[in-house]
Amino acid sequence: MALTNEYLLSVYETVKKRNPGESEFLQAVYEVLDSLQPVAEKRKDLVDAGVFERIVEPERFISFRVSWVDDSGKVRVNRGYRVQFNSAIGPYKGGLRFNASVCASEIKFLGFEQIFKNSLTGLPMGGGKGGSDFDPKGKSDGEVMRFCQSFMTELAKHIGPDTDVPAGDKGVGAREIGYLFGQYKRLANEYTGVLTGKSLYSGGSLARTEATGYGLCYFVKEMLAAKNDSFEGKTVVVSASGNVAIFACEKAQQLGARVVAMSDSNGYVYDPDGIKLDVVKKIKLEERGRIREYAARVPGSVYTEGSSGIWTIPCDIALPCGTQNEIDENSARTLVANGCKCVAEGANMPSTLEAIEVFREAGILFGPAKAANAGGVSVSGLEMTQNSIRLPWTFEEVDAKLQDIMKNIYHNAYAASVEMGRPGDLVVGANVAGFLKVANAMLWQGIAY
Ligand code: NDP
Ligand code: 2IT
Repeated sequence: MALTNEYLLSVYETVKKRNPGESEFLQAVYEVLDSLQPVAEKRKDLVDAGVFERIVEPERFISFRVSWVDDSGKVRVNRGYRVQFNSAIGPYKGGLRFNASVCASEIKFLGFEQIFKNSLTGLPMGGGKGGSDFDPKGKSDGEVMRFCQSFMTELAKHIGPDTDVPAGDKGVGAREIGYLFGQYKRLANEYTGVLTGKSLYSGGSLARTEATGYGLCYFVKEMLAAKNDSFEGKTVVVSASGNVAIFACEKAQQLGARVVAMSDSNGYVYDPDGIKLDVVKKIKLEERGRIREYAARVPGSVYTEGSSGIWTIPCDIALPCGTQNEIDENSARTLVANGCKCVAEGANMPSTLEAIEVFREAGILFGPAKAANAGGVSVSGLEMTQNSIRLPWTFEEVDAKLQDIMKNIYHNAYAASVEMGRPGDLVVGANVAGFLKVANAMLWQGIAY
């Protein structure tokens, strides 16, 4: 597809001018505007109310200094961010990412995507995202704690349980959420559900840890079921070995698939007998180690340096769960040539625009991130509900609700793809279905900012 609608092209040109050089943000905006062309043609009311111009501009973008002291007594300075992108359908909601690559462009692309993803969940959550260029890798627990406390000292001014509710993302897991929560509680003198992904001791939800990876597989299950197919006996490649990847691997295995490879940002392991997930969990969750150690512990497995090589392994289903743009056009062509029939995105925007075009042309099943990885934020929404009613649900209750939500997302995205004249194109379907709910709310609320 290509963006040819003149009006939307002019919206895109303005975004380009306002956000020079922010390639990831521009990529995310291009993909959405491209999908929305049939909507812009049909919905003059949305054009007249400037909804398209408004939705691509964050309601608020906050950037702040985070200073902290490392273990040697040296003062360190990082930059913190929070983008409060859209609050038309609920309080801002979205994760925090701690990674050396974090910059305005990365936070804006993630916050923009979050608007549509959160809308697709059917829960009342607006779109937000935040983070810092601080990298917890190689830092002591004490350093991570001091950084988190300093970060929250500023962030606390901008968030609240009915205003903006952050959570984890890359580099932010249970440990970081704990330090952030402790500092917020001290500052606000309130015990509220201001963050999700909390520990079970402090108002967290069962199944939040598993939710993104499990939800991804529930989404794939729906995609396959529509073709009278299933995970049973399929060969699966899962990139990365973080929170999303580990629980995607676990659920794919439970549903009868053989996962043959996992990776981290340094390289990948191939285990033709099927990944032993207990070994991965020990290395990654307990020891905070590297995936290469898997090959030293599991006979018959092989480690190869370089993370993108994972896409050369033949598979039926590919689940990219690492980071943005990890599948480029070449990797996409290799996957298709090797017989891959389904790609579903656990990470945010892991396929480049060119890679998506390759999947479209090949006619394979493609589950875009906004829809396929929405399980994590969905259970975050359920955690907010449990905090509000002050009542925890069982694992089975939360998991059942997650399965329903992922099913609904698939069917709503599919229905929108049909309505837009592109049956089965879930990129168009997810973007349109996610957009319409937010756009109608913006229209109804009038133009204030
Ligand atoms: P984690 O920090 O738990 O794990 C990130 C993983 O990705 C690590 O294994 C990391 O390896 C790996 N990685 C980073 N870059 C690459 C690369 N180029 N190739 C292969 N692996 C790579 O983060 P999450 O699992 O939470 O997040 C992963 C992705 O999923 C992100 O895109 C995130 O935005 C998205 N996501 C997360 C959700 C959540 O609930 N946590 C919800 C929805 C989406 P290394 O250790 O070497 O850095
Ligand atoms: O990208 C995402 O959806 C997340 N990192 C989860 C956000 C959340 O608020 O749980």
